[in-house]
Amino acid sequence: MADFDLVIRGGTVVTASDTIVCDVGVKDGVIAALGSKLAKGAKEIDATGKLVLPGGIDSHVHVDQLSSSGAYTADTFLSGTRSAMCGGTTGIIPFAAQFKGQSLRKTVEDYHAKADGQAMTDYAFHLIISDPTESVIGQELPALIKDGYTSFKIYLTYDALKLNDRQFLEVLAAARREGAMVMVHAENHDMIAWLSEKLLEFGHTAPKFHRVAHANIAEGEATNRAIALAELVDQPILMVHVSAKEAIERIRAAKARGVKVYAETCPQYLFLTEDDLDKDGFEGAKCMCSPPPRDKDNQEFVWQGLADGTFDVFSSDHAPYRYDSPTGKRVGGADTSFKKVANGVPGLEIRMPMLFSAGVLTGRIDINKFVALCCTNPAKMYGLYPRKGTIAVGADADIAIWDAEKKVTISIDMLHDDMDYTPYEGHEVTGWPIISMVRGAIVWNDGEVLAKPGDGKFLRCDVPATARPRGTSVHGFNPTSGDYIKF
Ligand code: DUC
Ligand code: ZN
Ligand code: ZN
Repeated sequence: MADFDLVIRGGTVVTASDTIVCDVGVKDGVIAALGSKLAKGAKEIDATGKLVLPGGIDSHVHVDQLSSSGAYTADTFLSGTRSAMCGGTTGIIPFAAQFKGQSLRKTVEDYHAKADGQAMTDYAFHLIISDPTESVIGQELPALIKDGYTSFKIYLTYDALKLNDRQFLEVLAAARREGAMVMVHAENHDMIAWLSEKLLEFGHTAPKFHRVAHANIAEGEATNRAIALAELVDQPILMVHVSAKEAIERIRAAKARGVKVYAETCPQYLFLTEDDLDKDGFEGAKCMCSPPPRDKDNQEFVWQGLADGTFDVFSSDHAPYRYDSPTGKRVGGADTSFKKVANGVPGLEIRMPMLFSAGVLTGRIDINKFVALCCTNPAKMYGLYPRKGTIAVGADADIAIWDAEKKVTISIDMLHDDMDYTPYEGHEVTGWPIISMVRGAIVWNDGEVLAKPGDGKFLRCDVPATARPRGTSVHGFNPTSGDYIKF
């Protein structure tokens, strides 16, 4: 009888810290051995000359979700996870999104019903908290955290979602008390609302004005405020979809003085610019997301932030709204003003190949950093590590085998989501995963989807170590214990 269910032989195994040629032995869905000349497996894969990477974790994904604009994502748990695994991502963390007046528990149950029997990769959930009432903060949230929902996102903009600073402080204090990571959408709501109103008054309705309304400084201000509030409470936060130089500088400065602020960026801030919003007619809507793509100078800042450790996580913020659909981009009408266009771009499948090609192959980041940003750090940020996000004995055998020389021209026809466009049409990349596996089962093999709906399992997240407070807040007051230390 074979010692292993599967042996991946002779590939270059890469983790966030090491690169080594070795065999990987898998048994019962778990990595059972790493070494040379491992005993025989019931199944063997020759990975000579190939890269053997942890499966990616995409920790910012919207699927089967109603947005506050009324638009609905084209992707379900089925098509979203299918698309993910074809691009080397074997675990996703989408949102269970609460709307005002809704119970958080009921929201989570609804999202489970959508995912059950559908997902092809494993998945966990973040909570979106838009209504932090006393019962949500005092009862529902602590119970949900204990049940494995240990991260939540709050918004500082969008009418239906935004929290004021006082509400944000309550959420931060609850996260500190119970142990959870708080993700922040940081844009100054009133700056955007005011600019939008003025732009529309002057008849500036085209998609390109979305970029003008969502000014860099609106992101910079809200980022600064979020960091200040988190510092006050001494609670770690993670700034999501960071795009602007003004935000990056503030995050970098906070990190330098020891604040536990983490940051995420996304493909749209590396590969799209404001010029993509300035296309004929409504075309620019295809690249409209919030925060918006900015200019080349800001793109360069994002690249530097990836290289120097300002960014911890690279996610897609996959928000798949079809272009030609009244429940997608055109939710506000056929050729509506920028203010009524559904915000979001798809990116689940291209996230890792695009960063690999433009980041690793050009030498902007090394391959270990690539693994850290796309696989290991997302697992660490949200309490899935070391079960997910690495190649180590005892970890789930979620693995992607990459052909680093494979040339691919991205087009909507070759992607596996349920969208009618990709903002990256015609973009050429080198390097693509040829095999993806989830818990040792091959789900994507050389162009063929092998997983079945329901193969993916729900993951309960631990309290992430990254969410632990530093211990003392800047003003000496511990909001959890009530202790006060006078400096
Ligand atoms: N912005 C968000 O905050 N979420 C979904 C997509 C987007 O553009
Ligand atoms: Zn957001
Ligand atoms: Zn998002």
